[in-house]
Amino acid sequence: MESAPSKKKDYLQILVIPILIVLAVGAGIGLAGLGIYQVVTGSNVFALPSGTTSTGQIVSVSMPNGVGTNQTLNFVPVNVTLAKGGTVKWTNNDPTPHTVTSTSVPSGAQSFDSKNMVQGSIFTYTFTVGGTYQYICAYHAWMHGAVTVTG
Ligand SMILES: [Cu+2]
Repeated sequence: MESAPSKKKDYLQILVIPILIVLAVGAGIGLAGLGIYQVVTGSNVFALPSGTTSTGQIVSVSMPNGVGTNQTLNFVPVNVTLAKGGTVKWTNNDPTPHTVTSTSVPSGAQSFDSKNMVQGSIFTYTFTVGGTYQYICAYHAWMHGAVTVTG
């Protein structure tokens, strides 16, 4: 009679503990199969698939230092091509104020005008209609550029 509890304990150790080990190993393999192992290996589980972009293209155009007095200077680059949905970002890097003022836009597109831009000012415009846009600086006749929107 005294040995009955002891035999029950042996039964638990021999059968139940291996079952728990099998369950733990199985859970580990299952998580690895779901990609959790990437946390251990350092790979970024949350990276966007290649080719996915969250914003449109941004192209920078400068009004370079001296363009307000030197008539051989102009917007840089003077001609820009970008895909529909892209944005051009103009920055005045010249002590003289300038503008970015459209003179010709494609049918259905909005004209744009930065108004007065002092040194350090930034003007952005997002192009949603394809075609060619011409623009000038309203203050300096030699300053003119173009944006071509594709797609
Ligand atoms: Cu100007």
